[in-house]
Amino acid sequence: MDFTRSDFPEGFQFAAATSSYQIEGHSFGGAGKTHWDTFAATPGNVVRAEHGDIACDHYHRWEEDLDLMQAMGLDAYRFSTSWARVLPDGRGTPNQEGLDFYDRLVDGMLARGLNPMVTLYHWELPVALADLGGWRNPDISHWLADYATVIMERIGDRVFSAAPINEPWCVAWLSHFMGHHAPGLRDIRAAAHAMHHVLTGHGRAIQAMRALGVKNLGAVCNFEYAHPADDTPQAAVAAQLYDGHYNRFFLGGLFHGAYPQDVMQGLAPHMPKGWENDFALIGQPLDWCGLNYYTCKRIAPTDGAWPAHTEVAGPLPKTQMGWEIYPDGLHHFLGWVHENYTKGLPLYVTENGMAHPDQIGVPDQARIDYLNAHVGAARRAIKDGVPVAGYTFWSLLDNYEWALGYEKRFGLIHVDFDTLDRTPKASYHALAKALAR
Ligand code: IFM
Repeated sequence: MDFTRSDFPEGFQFAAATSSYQIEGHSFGGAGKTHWDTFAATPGNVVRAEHGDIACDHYHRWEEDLDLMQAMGLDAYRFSTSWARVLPDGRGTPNQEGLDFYDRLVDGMLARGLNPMVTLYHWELPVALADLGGWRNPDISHWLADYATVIMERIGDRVFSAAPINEPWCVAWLSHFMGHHAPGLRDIRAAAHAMHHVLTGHGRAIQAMRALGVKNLGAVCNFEYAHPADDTPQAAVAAQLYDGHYNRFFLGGLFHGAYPQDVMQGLAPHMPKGWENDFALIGQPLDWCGLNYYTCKRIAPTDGAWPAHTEVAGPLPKTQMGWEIYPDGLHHFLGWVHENYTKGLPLYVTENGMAHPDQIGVPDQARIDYLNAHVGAARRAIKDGVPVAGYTFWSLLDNYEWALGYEKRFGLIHVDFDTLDRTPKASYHALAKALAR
């Protein structure tokens, strides 16, 4: 690696991230069914109809996984708790086995010197709540807050940080407007409702955790740099609107008490009743903000209905996902979020990494290069005065990449999905060397 720990401020947190449905194995330990189970069971939604029943079997192999993080020299582990494991019906009676699992996991992290960074919702909505409309139903903010209370009463005294929801854009837009993720809707009214309810849910969950005395609460959003596909004014407008619904909408709600006007031109007629009155709830004071960053997009105008834009291929080298490698975007967003929204709050890179068709015994030099370039972008932001407080690699393990199944390998550790054997990759060893004290 081009960096070592000593290039970063004292207390800087290097972490690896995963999420519950992507690694745990949801057929174990009394977890309820999630909308990803039914989405994956519907033909055409997920490559080879793959699902999270076993995933990386982290539910049984968590000690080995924590040992690997400790051996790598990480400071923290960003993980998520599964709503459906804690509350199999989404509400009501908790699954004690599930609570015990997260209790053991948090104690296991602390015993190994890893700070637990928890996310409450990384997309595994219990089917009972999906049946009630899921993120389209305004009551979801109360359901999420109740779930936050149940899980945090158990582990909230020992976590380093907590965020309610991972990547609101994916929960709302990707899943309710583009239909790529569960519940697979392509409907502007559903999307507008979900866009707003992820934020009311965030606000109420923050309130619930504050009421319990949980410390260090934040929000995690994802960002993509939107380049106009060409030099025309139409492409500039298209890219600006993409930037609006992807990058500015959620931060606007969280930090400005308003949604961007360009996005509301399309969404306003479809918003839930009374949405204008929810900004005090949404804008709960936060202690930090997390940025997930992977790539940029080239946006071109179309003749279709609002938002009348589409993605086109760009010229830069790409990852296994087909995503262009553009570290300058991370540097841009760290400075831009700090200057325009968070104004001094600690910022964490809560996800960054690349998918690569890794094979055991073949060094993943491409991932080492990718991480060097992106960590370098964060270092530049720190030099500019941006208060970046941590960097999280996605992902600890190769895992279930949602609609793309198991073939997109994001891990620092290779997982053989037949034997479930873990094998650290060259990038893991390079990071271990860089992070050694
Ligand atoms: O695997 C996902 C993760 O669940 C959320 N952020 C992006 C990752 C890579 O696509």
